[in-house]
Amino acid sequence: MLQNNTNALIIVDVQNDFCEGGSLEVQNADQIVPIINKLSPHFDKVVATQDWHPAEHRSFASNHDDKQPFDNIKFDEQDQTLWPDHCVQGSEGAQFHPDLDLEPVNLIIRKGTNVNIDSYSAFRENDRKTITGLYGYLDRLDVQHVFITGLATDVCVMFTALDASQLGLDTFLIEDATKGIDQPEGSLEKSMQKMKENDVKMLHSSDIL
Ligand code: VGL
Ligand code: ZN
Repeated sequence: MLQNNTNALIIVDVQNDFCEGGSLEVQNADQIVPIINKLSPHFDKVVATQDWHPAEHRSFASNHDDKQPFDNIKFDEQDQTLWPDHCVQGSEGAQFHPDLDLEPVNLIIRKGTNVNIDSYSAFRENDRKTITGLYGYLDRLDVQHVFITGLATDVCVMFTALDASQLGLDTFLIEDATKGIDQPEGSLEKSMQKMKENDVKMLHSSDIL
């Protein structure tokens, strides 16, 4: 039975703050929700991630003196973009988009909960050491193919796809089920390039539906 459970859909951060009217709105984000809802029933396992920050999170520009959202600073020698406050634990902005169908979701991974570490990938925090446990879950279930959707293409989706590929999972990005921030301009294109260079295969939802 387990051998057949080889496909997983990963839905990255489809939360109010990244959707229309949210504090870190991704353009046209709402368009991906009905596509993801159609895709979910086709997978053996469905995993959703939820960005889930304490209000004092170090990635928020508001928690630094004289910094603006989208400024770049160093955290422990690593580049860090500062963001508007978003996905604060328990807030409306942290909830999943109201139209996202959660019924087929088997596992929800919350990330970014450590006040000092940002966490883009669904697999590992940005210190690149602290794991979320997602790989253990997928590996134990014999999942070999992961299909990635959600927000934002050039941030959390890209880091999730790169880690999945590096972990040896056969990794696909469902292009019309993801949208990017593209700030600075060009980062969306660069992220697509980087994923392709790292063996992430590009698909359209119509290839599955
Ligand atoms: C994200 C910026 C900050 C994302 C999360 O989900 O892509 N982007 N936190
Ligand atoms: Zn975040």
